[in-house]
This record gives sequence, C-alpha cells and structure tokens, in this order.
Amino acid sequence: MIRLERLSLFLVELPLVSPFATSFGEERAKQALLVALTADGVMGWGECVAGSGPWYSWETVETARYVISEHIRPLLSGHKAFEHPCDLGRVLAPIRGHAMAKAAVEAALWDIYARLQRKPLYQLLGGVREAVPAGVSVGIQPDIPTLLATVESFLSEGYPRVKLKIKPGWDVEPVRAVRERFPDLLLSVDANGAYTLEDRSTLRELDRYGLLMLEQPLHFEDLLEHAELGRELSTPICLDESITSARRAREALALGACRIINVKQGRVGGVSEALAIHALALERKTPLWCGGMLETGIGRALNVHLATLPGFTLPHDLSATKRYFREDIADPPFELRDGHIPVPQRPGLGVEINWDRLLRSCTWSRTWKL
Ligand code: SMG
Ligand code: MG
Repeated sequence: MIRLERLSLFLVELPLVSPFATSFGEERAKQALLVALTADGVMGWGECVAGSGPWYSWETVETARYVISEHIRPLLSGHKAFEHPCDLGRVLAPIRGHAMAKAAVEAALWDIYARLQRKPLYQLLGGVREAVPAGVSVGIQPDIPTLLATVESFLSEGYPRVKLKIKPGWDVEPVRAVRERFPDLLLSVDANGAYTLEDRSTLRELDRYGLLMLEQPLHFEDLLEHAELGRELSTPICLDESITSARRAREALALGACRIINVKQGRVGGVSEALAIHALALERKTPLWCGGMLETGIGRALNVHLATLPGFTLPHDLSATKRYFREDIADPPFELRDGHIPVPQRPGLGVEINWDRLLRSCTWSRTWKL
C-alpha cells in the first residue's frame, strides 16, 4: 500500500541548446511543471508535458498548476492510500479532461510504486527490452543547407531515424533534399495538424519519398478526414494530437484514421491509459512508438521505460539529453549507444533529481501536506 504524505510542485525553466521550431511556433526554453509525491519516506517524480502556451495542446503549465493545486490535491487528500498506480484514474475521474495534469501525478505514483519494490519501472510495466531505438525530431530550419547540415550532424551521432517537422511552404523541398542526400535514411515527417484536405496534392507528393509515416497532417481533433486522406496515400498516417485516450484510439482504428500511433503518456492522461492503448494496439496489430515533448530527465526516463513494451516497435522520439539541454535537472543524462537509449536499471524511474540544478532553474514551488 502506498500512503501519500506530501505533494510538491516545482516550475522550472531550462534553456534549450538551440531553438525548436514547429508549424505552431518556436521555443527557446523549456518550461516544465514537476510533481513530487512522498510516501513512506520515498519521493516519486512526475513531469507534466504541458507547454508554456496552448499550442500543441490547450493545456499549459499554468492550467496544470491550477488543476493539480486546486482540484487534484483535494482528491488525493481524500484518498491517501493506493494499492496500485492504476487506481488513481478512478479517484481523479470527477475531473474531466486535463490529461497532462493527471498524467504527471500518476507518473510520480509509478515512480514511488517501483522504488518501494526496488525495481526499475519497466520491469513492472511488462517491458521486454534493456535499450530502446532512438530517434531525433528536427525542427523547421531557416533553409535547406542548414537542414542538411543539422541532419548530417545527428546522423554522425548515431541516430537511426530522423523526423522532420513540416508546415505549408516547408514540406516537399526539404523532404526531397534530405531524401536525395540520404537515400537509405529512416525518415518521417510531422505536420502538427498544419494541413487541410485542400492540401492533398502537396501531401500526395510527399508519398514519393519513401517516408516511414506522415504524422498528424490534419486538424488535432479530426479522425474522419484523416481516414479519407489515408485512403489516398501509400505512406501510413500516424496520429499524435488526435489520440487523447484509449477510447479515441479505438475510434481511430475503427475508422481507419491511422495505421500507426504515437503514444505520449501525458497526452492520453497517464501511463495506465497508455497501457490500455498498448493492449489495443497489440490486439489490432497496430505499430506504436513513443513520442516526446522535449522532456527533462524525469519525463524522458518515463518515456524510455514505456518504450520497452512489446508493442512499441518503431524508433521513438527519444534522444540524448544533450540534444536539448546542456544541464538537466536529473542525473545521469541519457546517452546514445549504438543508436539506442539504454534503459535505467536503478529502482523507479532510475534517475535522481539534482537538487542544486533543480533549485537554480526553479521559478516557483510549493509543498502541501496531504
Ligand atoms: O522530445 O524530442 C522530443 C520532441 C519530439 O517533435 C517532437 N514532439 O508533435 O511530436 C510532436 C512534438 C511535440 C512537441 S512540439 C513543442
Ligand atoms: Mg507529433
């Protein structure tokens, strides 16, 4: 039994080693809300994947801070003992939406659960690998020569798969240039919902470059138009933003809206919901991979553990810590080994908070007794 004693929130800001641009904007720093839960003297950590503004999702660090402080905390206080992290879902059920806020709290509970059993988290999740295939996501670049140089330098570090961010006006040209220069590269693209069915001729042109997948080409809430587009393309469509729960994943597969799913535990409301999507994907023989939200070492560690499950069969958006941060708030940093990220083998998430760095990058924090 896990008996919760305290809840802490930390808002941190870390500079990115280089700006990251997508179809919805550019980020120069990573803001993250970290959750720490204490039980039986053990501290467990979770990272909320909500961003500083409502661009990827309508949730933000501020909405998550509000929902956790004002709504999740009282529910935790009223139900302090948990047998299993999957029990949290029922306790938080009165709160509609706010998947990212809920997921961050659940993540901290998983960390405690595994630490108390002195086991690395992936073993308790049913993971089957000790290293997971890495992949790098390359933001929109100022021009093609810069893009080619950027891709080249990631390949020299050993990344086995590259994903290019695209948007109208930055799509066919960059994809063609990268494909001509690197004919055998495992290459995919991610539009973050920047296109409509009126752009189908552009999207059909992308079909010629042997892409692994086309990620979230259309509106973030859409399933029907993705199904229609999917019938016109040979490149498989992968959904990211549109898959907000196992229920939505079931609907998407029933409609033929995607052939691949990008799993982000934060977007779907937590690891338990991600496990439900995993079970569904195994049943439906739908390949999964683990997406990323430029996480610090806390969120990155959770993603690495999740990606060890048998249904996660494609390279992930999991990169080395130094791809985003010069200094992270958790140790040790993640590194690439033979194109893979080794899975931490110590109990729980298997990374430890570096309190010096956490406090240096912390802009706000608060602790409550539960
Ligand atoms: O963590 O390496 C990472 C980022 C991967 O491209 C990435 N994530 O839509 O898949 C996606 C984006 C969302 C983040 S954009 C701020
Ligand atoms: Mg995406």
